Amino acid sequence: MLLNIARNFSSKKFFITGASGQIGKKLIPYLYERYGPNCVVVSDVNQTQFDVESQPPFLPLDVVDKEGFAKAVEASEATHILHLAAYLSAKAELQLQKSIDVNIIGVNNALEAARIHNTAIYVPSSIAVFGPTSPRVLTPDDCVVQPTTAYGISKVYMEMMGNYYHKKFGVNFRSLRYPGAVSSDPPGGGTTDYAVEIFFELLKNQEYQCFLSKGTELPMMYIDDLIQGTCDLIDAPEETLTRRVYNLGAISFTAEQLTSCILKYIPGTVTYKSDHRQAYADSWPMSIDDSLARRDWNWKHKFDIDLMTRTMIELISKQMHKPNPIKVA
Ligand code: AKB
Repeated sequence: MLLNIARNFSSKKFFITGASGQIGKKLIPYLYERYGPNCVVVSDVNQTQFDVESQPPFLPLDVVDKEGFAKAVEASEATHILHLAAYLSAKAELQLQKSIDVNIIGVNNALEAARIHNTAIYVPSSIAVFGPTSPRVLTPDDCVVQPTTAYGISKVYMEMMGNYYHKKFGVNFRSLRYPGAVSSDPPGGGTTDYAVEIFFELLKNQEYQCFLSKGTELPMMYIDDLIQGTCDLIDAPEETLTRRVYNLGAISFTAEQLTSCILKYIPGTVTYKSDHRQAYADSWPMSIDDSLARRDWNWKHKFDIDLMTRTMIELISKQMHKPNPIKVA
């Protein structure tokens, strides 16, 4: 087996696809903080402005372009590919063929680029790999995975191909199954997006109609925890890992529990009217067993539902040029 030796800490350089998405927006400034200047080259299908002090170099890339992908990775001189480009669950169902291109062909191209240019590769996975035949409470890393969404199927494919490239070619592939990400940047077409929209709508209009039923419970995570967990896995010494793909957990709550927590701090009304996304949520876990990540590379989350709520209200109020409605003692 060829071994793709990880470079030392200070010499990491990241080539990021889908960099203008919900994760990329928060990840990029964090990478600068953690790994120093010149550590990032970003790409996206459209050039976008990145709201960070040092504007990262940008390479335009449609991830379905195999040759373009490999050339961009070479030009970036990256040690690590962070392949974030993906169509999330709800958007993938609406644009099926495009999502197959991006979520499946894009992953093939990313893994090939990593193999050819001898880089490490990190690709997010998701709780959407699980389906109605998986245990729904404290879902373990290894169990039946028979997802019913196109997005979930593409993430199972990605995990299996990543494992295959690791075993067959020694590619340093790593992945985390993210729960719903809660952040003050708008998400892009997922089922867990309600947990972000609710803050924006309540702060703007004092009302929100949730597209999931009030009892829908899902695993969730505040973005700072998710970003830190991602980099902790990327930096984890090879010998501490017992697998390439880990469950990542933090908190779980129902839509109603989130509403109650928010309404402690700001006024408003929330109603519930399920749409097509309810079925996706109902097929996913309610909570995740992430004990292997905690054991192998010391994963810990910091944000509980209350700290997450207060932080979201503070950040979104600031974005809206409004005073923080939460009085700091
Ligand atoms: C989605 O809702 O599609 C994503 C996910 C759970 O991966 N946030």
